[in-house]
Amino acid sequence: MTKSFKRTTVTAALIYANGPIHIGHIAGCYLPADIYVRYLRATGQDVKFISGTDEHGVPITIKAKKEGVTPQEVVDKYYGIIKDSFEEFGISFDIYSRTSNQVHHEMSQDIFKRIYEKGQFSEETTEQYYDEKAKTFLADRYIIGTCPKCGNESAYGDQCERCGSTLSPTELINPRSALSGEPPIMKATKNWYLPLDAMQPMLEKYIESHPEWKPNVLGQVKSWLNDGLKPRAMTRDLDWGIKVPLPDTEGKVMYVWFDAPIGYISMTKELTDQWELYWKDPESRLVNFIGKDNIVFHCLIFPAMCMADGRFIVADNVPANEFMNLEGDKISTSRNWAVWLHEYLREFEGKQDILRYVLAASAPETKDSDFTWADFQTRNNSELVNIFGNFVNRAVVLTEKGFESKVPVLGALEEIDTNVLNELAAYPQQIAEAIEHYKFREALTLMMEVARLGNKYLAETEPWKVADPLRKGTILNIALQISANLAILCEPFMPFTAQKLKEMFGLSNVNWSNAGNGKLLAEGQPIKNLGHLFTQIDNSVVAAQVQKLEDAKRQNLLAGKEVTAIKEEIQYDDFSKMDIRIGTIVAAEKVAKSKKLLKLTINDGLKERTILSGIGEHFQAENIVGKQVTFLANLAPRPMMGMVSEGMVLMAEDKDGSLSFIQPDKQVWNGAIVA
Ligand code: B3M
Ligand code: ZN
Repeated sequence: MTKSFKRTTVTAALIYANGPIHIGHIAGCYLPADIYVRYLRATGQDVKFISGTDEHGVPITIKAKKEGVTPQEVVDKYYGIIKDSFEEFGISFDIYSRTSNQVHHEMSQDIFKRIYEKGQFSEETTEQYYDEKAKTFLADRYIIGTCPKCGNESAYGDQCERCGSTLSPTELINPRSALSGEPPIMKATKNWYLPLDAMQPMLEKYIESHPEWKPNVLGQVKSWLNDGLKPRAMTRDLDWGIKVPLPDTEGKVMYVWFDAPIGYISMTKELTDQWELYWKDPESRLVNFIGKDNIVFHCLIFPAMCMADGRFIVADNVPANEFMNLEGDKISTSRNWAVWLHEYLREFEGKQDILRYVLAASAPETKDSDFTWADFQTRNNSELVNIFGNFVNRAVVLTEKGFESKVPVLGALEEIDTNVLNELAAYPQQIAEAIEHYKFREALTLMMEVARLGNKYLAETEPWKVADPLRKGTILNIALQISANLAILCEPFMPFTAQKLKEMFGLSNVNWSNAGNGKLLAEGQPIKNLGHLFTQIDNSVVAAQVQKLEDAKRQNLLAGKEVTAIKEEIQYDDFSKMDIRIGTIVAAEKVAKSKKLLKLTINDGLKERTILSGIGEHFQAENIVGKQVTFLANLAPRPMMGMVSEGMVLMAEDKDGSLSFIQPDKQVWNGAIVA
């Protein structure tokens, strides 16, 4: 980190208040930001951590329409849910506000007006998509069509969520209204544009001055610059948003991506009278944590706005993450394929740090990553419980047993002791460097190495076997010192555990500068055993979570299916040709080398016949013997897998693809005719 900065503003994306938070949001943006901020605070730096909800834009009005409530009701509901779950999860914002606040409206209008008065907007009347049925212009997500870049058929007018391209409505192929589903017409309207094309050289210079940015971020930005920037409208014909502060602009509001990033500034103003220092002093530093879908807005458009306004600093870094998938599939709100934070907090009470640990360990820092419940369990059981928790617990329990829970006297040091203390001393700097370079996974691994170091030390010195109390005490003193160091070093990642450790070791006024110190705890100082830091997670707990996801998948399948149209008309004669009968399955077995086929022996009243049925993935052979079934008796015999199938068993397929037999509603004689 360049040391010449006096203070840092860290922001985390202002998420749309149109739904709750899921693990993808946390791993992508909020957790890395929180780790970074907690570290900066621990090193005594002046930092403000700013975030809140984005309450404007089409995502909000679309949600309101879907839920049959007003946009205001939508944002009020989700602001509360989001804020509470962040708080409970230990994301340590200095302020978590909302863009519907008065301060924000005023500041957005002030900035808009200033850019306008400086003549920095271009004013253009253009033909925009208009829905004649809904009598409204179709901005951003109100227009859907095929992405010209990747062919995704449900790309939005402002962005394709599949390939991440930022789009303009007119770029969509086969556009249709999200409101009526109809193809739109073109209608003239006036809007104010930020001339990004003219600003490109300035923006290029800015980006070139930051070769240290993450490759995934620079990659996206450079591809934008290579394509050549185009003017982008900063106003919209909508009724939900911040009013455009110019005369004769009834029915126009600011583009949500104009006002949203200004939220970082307005929320800082809400937080402190000193806000101008954080935003105007060149010795202040701005770091924007976001997910990859917001890169262009933070790396080009917001800086362009700040440059056009001329009063504010621009980001020193935008450490965007890629996406986190869930069990191999893209996280999706609409498909309910997500682990929701508020649900996790309810179902895993007091276990925030497990999720923080797992998400930090598998965060999509350089490429997309995957969250699985199996990994969650393994990381908890074999890392947090077996390594971290177990080490601290052994040190504490042995001290309790042998030394009345007081830090034992440190005797003469052996080579193994000096070595471990030297290794310990080197870690804080390494962890700090990783964090300062936004390499949080690496930092977390290093922190865990400290616990591993402690474990190894105990395994090698075996204090439980040492008879000499001075030697035994020396070993435990060192083990306790390492544990106490973990309280400092794990705090950015696992603040709840850090708090518990501090209580156990009576540490109150420690910070990062104390880390690495082998004499954090004084001899004779009492320690408290507060029990295990982590406990095993059983298979059943994980299975229940996987089941929940399976249920969501099933629900989706059901929701997506429709009853197919009836086939073309036939005559009675066509039907009467079919000899449909009831019989009983008297034997069933799997057909070797086939997953799908079962060989059924059916008593049809006259004889036993063989029918090969493709139901092997739905039924166990032994479970269906004795069932009466309906079958087509006069279907021409068909050779299959070296056998001959004489007829066809009739099945009904449910919406989710499961099959059931067609049975008479009371037992009937075998051979009964269905007609
Ligand atoms: N609301 C997009 C999102 O929620 C947008 C971020 C704004 S950050 C200033 O992902
Ligand atoms: Zn696309």
